[in-house]
Amino acid sequence: MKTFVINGPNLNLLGTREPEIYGSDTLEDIAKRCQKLGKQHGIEVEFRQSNHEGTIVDWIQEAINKIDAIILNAGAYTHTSVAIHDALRAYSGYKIELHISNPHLRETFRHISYVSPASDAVIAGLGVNGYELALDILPDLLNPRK
Ligand code: CA2
Repeated sequence: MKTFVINGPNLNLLGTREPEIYGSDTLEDIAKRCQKLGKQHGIEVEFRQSNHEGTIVDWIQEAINKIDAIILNAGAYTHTSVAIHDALRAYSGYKIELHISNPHLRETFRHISYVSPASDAVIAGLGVNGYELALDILPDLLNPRK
């Protein structure tokens, strides 16, 4: 089982600013914990970040017919990107939209998501724990117990 964990714009700044919203872990801290947890669950985790919309579209396309699941924190592109929405629609593996904060408790421009209608599930508002929670649930989602 293999999953992409894709992170969008400015998430490379985690741990440097706005700790009251995003916590104090860096993206590298989160990536390390995800790799460790992935090994425990038998999931190969490919953890990536880009500030570029087209790169994120390319990575979603790369996952088609190759990767079992995508965990996607599209950052601000969540609220703007039809291109990411379309790429997600073309990918038939399991898709989890992830946010560290709960965008619905924030500015109204964050209340719209172009990612949600193209995703199987949404995790939001649980802090950086959301990444590990997504990996914890993935084996069950991909191989449901009878
Ligand atoms: O809560 C989330 O995970 C978000 O996807 C984070 C995005 C935001 O635009 C979404 O509405 C919700 C922003 C990520 C920016 O991360 C920073 C971290 C530290 C310092 C500055 C930005």
